[in-house]
Amino acid sequence: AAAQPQSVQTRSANAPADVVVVGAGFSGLYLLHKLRGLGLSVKVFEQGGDVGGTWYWNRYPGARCDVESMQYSFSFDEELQQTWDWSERYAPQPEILRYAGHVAERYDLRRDITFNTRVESAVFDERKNSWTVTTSDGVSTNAQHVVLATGCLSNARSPDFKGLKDFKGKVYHTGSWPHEEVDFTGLRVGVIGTGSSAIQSIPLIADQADQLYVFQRTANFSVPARNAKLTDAERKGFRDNYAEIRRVAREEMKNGIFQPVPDSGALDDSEAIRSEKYEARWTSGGLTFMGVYNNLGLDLAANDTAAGFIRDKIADIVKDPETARLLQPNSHPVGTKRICVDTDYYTTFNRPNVKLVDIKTHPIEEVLPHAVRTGGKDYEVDALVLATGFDAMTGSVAKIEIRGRNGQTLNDKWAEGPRTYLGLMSAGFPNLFIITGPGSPSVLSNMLVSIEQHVDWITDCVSAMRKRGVETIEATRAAEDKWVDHVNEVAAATLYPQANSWYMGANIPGKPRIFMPYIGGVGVYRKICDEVAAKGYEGFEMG
Ligand code: FAD
Ligand code: N01
Repeated sequence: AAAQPQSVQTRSANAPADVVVVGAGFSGLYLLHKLRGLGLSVKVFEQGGDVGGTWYWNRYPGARCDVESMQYSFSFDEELQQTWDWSERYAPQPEILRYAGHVAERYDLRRDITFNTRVESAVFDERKNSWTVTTSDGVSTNAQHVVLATGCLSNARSPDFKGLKDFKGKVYHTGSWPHEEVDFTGLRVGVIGTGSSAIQSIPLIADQADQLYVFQRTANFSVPARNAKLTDAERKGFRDNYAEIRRVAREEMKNGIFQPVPDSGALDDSEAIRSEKYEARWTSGGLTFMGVYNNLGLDLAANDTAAGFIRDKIADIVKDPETARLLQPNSHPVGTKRICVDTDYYTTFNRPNVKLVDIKTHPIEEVLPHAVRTGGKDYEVDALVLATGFDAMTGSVAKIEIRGRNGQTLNDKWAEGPRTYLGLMSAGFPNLFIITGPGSPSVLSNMLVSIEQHVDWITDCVSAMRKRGVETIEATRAAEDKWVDHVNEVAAATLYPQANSWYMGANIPGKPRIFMPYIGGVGVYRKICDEVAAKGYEGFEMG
């Protein structure tokens, strides 16, 4: 039998499964549905109490998607996409969670999902060509394949601020928000962080709290969402053209979002035309702001025209000049950290009960029982909101003890940064797949597009293995090395590595600095994956 890691005590065993899936977010749900379609036995483990992943955990005020709901949704079932009614341009978290529940019910998925159960370890037995997966309840399950559908932004991270554990008020993390309503009425609240989660929640917390302190280390670029109720005509516009919209998003777009494709660079236009174009996108709102020109991610001078436009907007909106200056990002090109999409973020700083505190110049020294100390000053607070993000892309994988060939752990192999072939597999770990793993477009894209593509590819691969009568598939070292070089090369040609972003692992002290996602675009990437499969799974060994 496979060697058991010492940390996990196995008490009993489940019946073996063909596939164990870790995680029941959108990835795990679609995977279960597709694998069942092959007639396989599948067991899904989810540490949360229900399906939904991201949308189960991130219940903070204002949480919603920033890819429009008509596109941030499954496309694999025509009836599903024709019948689900999204209420708003960007659906709020409770609605997206309801959608995940609806998907689970529609395909009767919950009966194969074990909730409130963490996968602690997965150990490959080279003699039997099978994995032994051990869960937090001490039960083990043998399976031919394991798929990590563990999520890229699923490992909420709380910095180790001195004194935090002795803080007397409530401490919340946006990525692990309570299920019951949190009411900040009458309270002094501190929000630490100014990423997307903070930027969505701050205006709503400011509405409730007596006093809000926003502790900002790095100012972020944010564009207005212009969220609104969807009209029947808008929904119909999508539904009547879904086949083409989805095809273009999948095949022709870099980020998997159907939108107008820019055919010129920012410096090709006069300043007046440029401003007009930026103004038009600012007015229509949303992530497509970065799609005005085709070189904003490549050329610093071009990028600076867009960055300058947003900095000017901040100066126009925010009345106090010192606060406006602090809110203007100057440390990274726009878009190289994920651009934020907000509703009333900058205007919130005009409220008398909101104060921006600069923790770049004066980092947080310590958290006292009733205050946050920075710059020699104590900011008295009754509650703290950590909007401090995630150990992204690798964090949830790293928390599982994964042992492949020769007992090597994935954490040892990835000590200098993640290494995969196509983001799908890592050499030395046969039959272990990753959904939206490092080395795939993943977090740079509309994730539903990337999730569907990975699930379809993996399902086809498992099906091909069955037809060939082989037991294992494994990435070769040579193919992996070549892919890692390619991922790095493509990233190096862009401005992205210039930012201290979570894409680079820069938000986690000690994490290797590597640009983790593949920036070649979902269309290009899909072609590569399809070609690999068409050539008999080139770069993989089957046995
Ligand atoms: P997740 O939804 O993260 O699900 C993974 C699941 O695996 C989790 O439920 C977790 O509990 C479980 N898990 C992890 N480890 C274990 C373990 N060891 N044992 C058992 N269970 C485990 N993307 C977009 O494209 N557009 C958006 O607008 C967008 N908005 C976002 C908003 C927020 C607030 C956040 C945090 C992310 C957003 N994302 C967005 C990214 C989002 O994560 C993906 O779109 C998508 O929901 C990921 O689905 P998933 O199933 O791959 O992962
Ligand atoms: O996390 P983040 P997030 N001391 O890492 C600060 C998706 N998402 O949860 O930038 C002081 O972006 C940190 O400062 P700095 C989306 O992909 C989407 O907001 O490291 N500050 C930063 O300001 C997004 O990108 C939506 O200097 C510290 C903040 O905390 C991803 O999830 C909504 C600190 C963390 O920002 C993560 O977003 C929400 C410390 N020690 C999330 N450590 C949509 O809109 C961290 N910070 C759809």
